[in-house]
Amino acid sequence: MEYILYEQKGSIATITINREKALNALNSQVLDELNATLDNVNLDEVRCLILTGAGEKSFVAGADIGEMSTLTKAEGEAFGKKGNDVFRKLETFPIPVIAAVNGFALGGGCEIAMSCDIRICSENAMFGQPEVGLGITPGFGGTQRLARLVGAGMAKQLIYTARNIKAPEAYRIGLVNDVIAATVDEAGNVTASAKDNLIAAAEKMATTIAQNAPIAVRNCKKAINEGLQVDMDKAIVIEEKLFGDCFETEDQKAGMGNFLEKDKEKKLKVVPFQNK
Ligand code: DAK
Repeated sequence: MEYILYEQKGSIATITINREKALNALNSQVLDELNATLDNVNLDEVRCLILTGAGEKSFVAGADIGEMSTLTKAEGEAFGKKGNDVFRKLETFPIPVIAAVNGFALGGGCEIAMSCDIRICSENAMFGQPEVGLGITPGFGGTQRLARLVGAGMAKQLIYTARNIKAPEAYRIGLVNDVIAATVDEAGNVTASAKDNLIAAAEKMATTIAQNAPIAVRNCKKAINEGLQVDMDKAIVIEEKLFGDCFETEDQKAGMGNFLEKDKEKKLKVVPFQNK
């Protein structure tokens, strides 16, 4: 792969969009490679994914404006479908995906981060949907996911004004769950960059997730995602089904058994995995 790096460490894996010269902008090839990478994640082993961008400056600076500038209507639609299919694959991926946003997350960059389950960012991150300034609407789900995450009023303000916001504001409006700073010593020297600390924080969170019962975690993701699409009566039925689905699994037997045996060490053990 030219533009995607994939690294698995035990039960967590990191996908890095690696097109640093173009600030990791998404062209067709990046989207194709990302799609293929997701198809090849070993779901028997990996329990949580991290998505980040190469370098310190940018997560993803949007869809590739150069490539888009000459598209016909039909090509634009095909490009939009390619992006939407990959983003939806991430959103419905069986295991949780954490976006570690290391800098610019603009346009398609903000949209791909919003397709992940959880977003944490470095202190230099910047978010925005600048599309209306380019004569287009946010086309990779931005009008839909931003409104669901931060509310319609705030999403409309950000989208209509095309204003970029910095990490603290993204945190304040609930677009990211945490902002990670660089480590600076008493003399003011940076001893760990914000990106390094961001990846460490993402890995720590991923490891915590990976230590929990995998079928239960997967079913929680499904219940939240699918429940948000329907009214509460239907949502509760989705939850009931996925709750029931956990029973008779090794996860449930070991998880509850560990508690009942009051064996603290056992309780912390990773429960067996049954692929579903
Ligand atoms: N596309 C292509 N190249 C990009 C790029 C992008 N989005 N962003 C940056 N680059 C490239 C620059 O062209 C430059 O390349 P060289 O000139 O060195 O060859 C290199 O990355 C470094 O960028 P800068 O020199 O501009 O770096 P600065 O630090 O000065 O500025 C910046 C950083 C992020 C503020 C600036 O690069 C910038 O404003 N970039 C564009 C950000 C943006 O507007 N992004 C949104 C793109 S629109 C659709 C679905 C989805 C979409 C569209 C259609 N359909 C359903 C059909 C999505 C649209 C978008 O994402």
